[in-house]
Amino acid sequence: APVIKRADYRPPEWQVPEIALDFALSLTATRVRADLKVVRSDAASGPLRLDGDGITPGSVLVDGAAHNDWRMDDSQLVIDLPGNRHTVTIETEIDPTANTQLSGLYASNGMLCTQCEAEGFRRITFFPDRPDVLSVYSVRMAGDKAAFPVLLSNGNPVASGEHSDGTHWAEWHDPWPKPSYLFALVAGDLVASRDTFTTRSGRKVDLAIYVRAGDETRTGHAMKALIDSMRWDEEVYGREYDLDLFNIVAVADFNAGAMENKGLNVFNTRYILADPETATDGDYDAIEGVVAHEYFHNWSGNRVTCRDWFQLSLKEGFTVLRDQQFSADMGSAPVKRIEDVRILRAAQFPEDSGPLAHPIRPDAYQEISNFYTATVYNKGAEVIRMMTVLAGPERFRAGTDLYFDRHDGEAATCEDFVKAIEDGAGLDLKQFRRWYEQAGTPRVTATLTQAGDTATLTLSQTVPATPGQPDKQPMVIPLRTALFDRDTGKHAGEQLLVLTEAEQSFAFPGFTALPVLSINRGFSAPVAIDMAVATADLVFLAAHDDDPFARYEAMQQLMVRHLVAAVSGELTEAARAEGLAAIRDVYAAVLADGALDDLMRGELLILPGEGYIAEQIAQADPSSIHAEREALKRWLGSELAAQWHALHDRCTAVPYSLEAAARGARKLKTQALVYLAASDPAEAARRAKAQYDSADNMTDRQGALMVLAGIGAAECDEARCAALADFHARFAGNALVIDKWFSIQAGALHPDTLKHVTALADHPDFTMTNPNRVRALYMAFAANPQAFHAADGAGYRMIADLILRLDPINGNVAARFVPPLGRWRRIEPTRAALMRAELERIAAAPGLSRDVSEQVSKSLN
Ligand code: DPP
Ligand code: ZN
Repeated sequence: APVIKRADYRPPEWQVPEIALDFALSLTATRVRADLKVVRSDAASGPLRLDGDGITPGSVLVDGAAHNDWRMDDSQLVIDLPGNRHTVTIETEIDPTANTQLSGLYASNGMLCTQCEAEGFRRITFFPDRPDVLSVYSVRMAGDKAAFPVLLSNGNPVASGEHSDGTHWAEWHDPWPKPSYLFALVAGDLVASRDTFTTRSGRKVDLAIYVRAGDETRTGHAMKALIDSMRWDEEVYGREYDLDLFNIVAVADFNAGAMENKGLNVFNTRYILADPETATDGDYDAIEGVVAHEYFHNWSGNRVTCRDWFQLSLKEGFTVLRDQQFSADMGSAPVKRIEDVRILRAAQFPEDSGPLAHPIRPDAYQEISNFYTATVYNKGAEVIRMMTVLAGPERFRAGTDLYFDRHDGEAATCEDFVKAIEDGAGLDLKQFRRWYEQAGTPRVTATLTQAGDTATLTLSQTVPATPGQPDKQPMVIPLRTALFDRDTGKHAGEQLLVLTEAEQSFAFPGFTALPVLSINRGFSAPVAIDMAVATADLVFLAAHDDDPFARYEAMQQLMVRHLVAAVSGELTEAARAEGLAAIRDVYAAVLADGALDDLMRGELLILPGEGYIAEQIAQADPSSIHAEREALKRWLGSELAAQWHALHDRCTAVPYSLEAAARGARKLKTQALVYLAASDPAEAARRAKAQYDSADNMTDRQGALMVLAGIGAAECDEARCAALADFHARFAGNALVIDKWFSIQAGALHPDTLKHVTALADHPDFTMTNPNRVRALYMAFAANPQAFHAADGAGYRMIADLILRLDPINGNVAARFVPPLGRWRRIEPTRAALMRAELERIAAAPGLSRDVSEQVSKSLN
């Protein structure tokens, strides 16, 4: 496939200020007529080039007359046009039911819906399908009223009517010019939950969430999140909504999480539907975050859009930051920060250190769908968060105000954003721009010394080589730092140190003894820190640090160091015992700390993930990492058995509510079981069964089932199988909960997980055509280190087989399964060879999608 380069950007030769679309709806043969008003750009002389994908032009008219001066150039429709302004009319026909890629117009459970980002619109009609062509859309659709009682598109409803033959029609008009990727159409048998929101300038907005009949009782949380988001964006960013209605539609078959189409967001059902019996606390949080994310795109994405797809982080990084800030304000800010960092480390750090590493503003791609990544999204958010650290909240807000003012109605670049923050906030971001250019997670080494009455902190940084970028320049790294006095347990105030050189020293007078270093507090920069400090200092910070993230980090570091040393075999028995005792003691202190809320306690008591531990090792042996981590869990389970029992009892007594205290109790309840399951499976199984049987909410039920599903002991098999069977029967027909049933088994610690997953793939509820179901089974499996990294390579084979089977159905989703195999260079040689062999097997298969072929070839290079 051709490589598309950022440097090759050229402005469009033709603009399309207006488009009228007319759909004759049908599940198998929808006819589309598009009228494009096209205007030649100044100084352009070329023909009109319209993108298409999998469609053929039925007829081409220019200014109302049949026009034969057109040709196909690959998949582009090329029309030679004499003058500068014309109306071009093109008819196409689509089979939505055959569209298993779920890009363009497709059918889902008898309804029709669209997904156009990034390049789906060209699967509906011929169009300059690039985000810098902005058009005003008028949409008309007509179809069978019984099959499609609800007809929706972007903007405002204009007119509707029905005919005696059982068909009806509707017209919509969106006054805001938008790129084609924000177009949406939905036609189906849906019911709406409604509410209203009045903006600060007094505009009354009708809100509706459309779902399948029966699901309307589960939309309350999403609606609340929407209203909270609308208010928050006014208060925090000064952004008001700009249409009289805001519609959301929930769809069961959806490639991504949700889509911010103007005035008509389309959502994966999993980010809308929730009630206590079927959704966990985590699901509630995810719904709040994704609803906010898509709503916030109305400004950061729609009013100001992207010039080209290399600028994707312009809207995604900024919008992720905005949704993170919103969720922090709605709940516990420290807990949210820890969760976001955990996601970054689990999903983005491996990307940054692997074959698919790319800057947040990539330089080249073959398939843009492959660049909807944790780097563009989550690291993109971290980069803008650093601007907030450097500017402070007020000046940052002045920067974003300027950005929205300056670029409203435009297709902008990341450079435009940086410049606006620079001008509005009064920052110099010259060197900072390297965050947009250089891939790889910077490593900062911190060394603290003390002499006379001064402590000196020496910081050095390196940015690792990444594909295509062997040599790196130093980054701007803002590090919130505090120095603790060992005797008082206090510090004299936090400072912001900005590292800009390869190596730099900072002097702190007033220390006659070596203080304890607390650095990168709040995770102020997305970097890895190597701190040459004694275990005792980490224990000190785990107990005393007043920055919640830093306290969490100290505990993580304590455990990561112990586990990395244990895995490398360099731990003496004495050192092992000493390390374990230190970890046990900080755990005991956290369990006993009356000043902590339970949600935070839950964060502090999470073991570092196996992937994150592996990241610290050049060539990791997944089985020894797993064994050592399980051994630590077992040790903590048995050493603190009485505390876990007491904790489980205490939390079990807390009644269900969505309040933080009750949520904290639920989090700890299952965590207690997790530790106990490692040390005393019979007792854990007994407690988990009781928790399962008495559960009045999904958080408790799923947590208990997860623990039961992971216990391999034969005497617990009956309880395990009975609970799994009960769960399946209890929630039969509820697709989102059945997804959980698949995920729990595929992610289980049970030694037979591989066998279970093989069997589940043949279960009547499994299907390759629903992305949620595929991910439920196979993403959970690929993220289960013990099962995926089975020594004989059976886990790798399973994922490669999946990719090959799924690719012809949905290449976009199939490509998402390549990165786990692409990690081979960082795994011990025997497994690495097996992983590589599977990638080669995929690469050799004929007819791969562009999505999979790009990811596989990069992973082999
Ligand atoms: N633009 C979408 C989102 O991130 C992705 N399809 O919200
Ligand atoms: Zn987004």
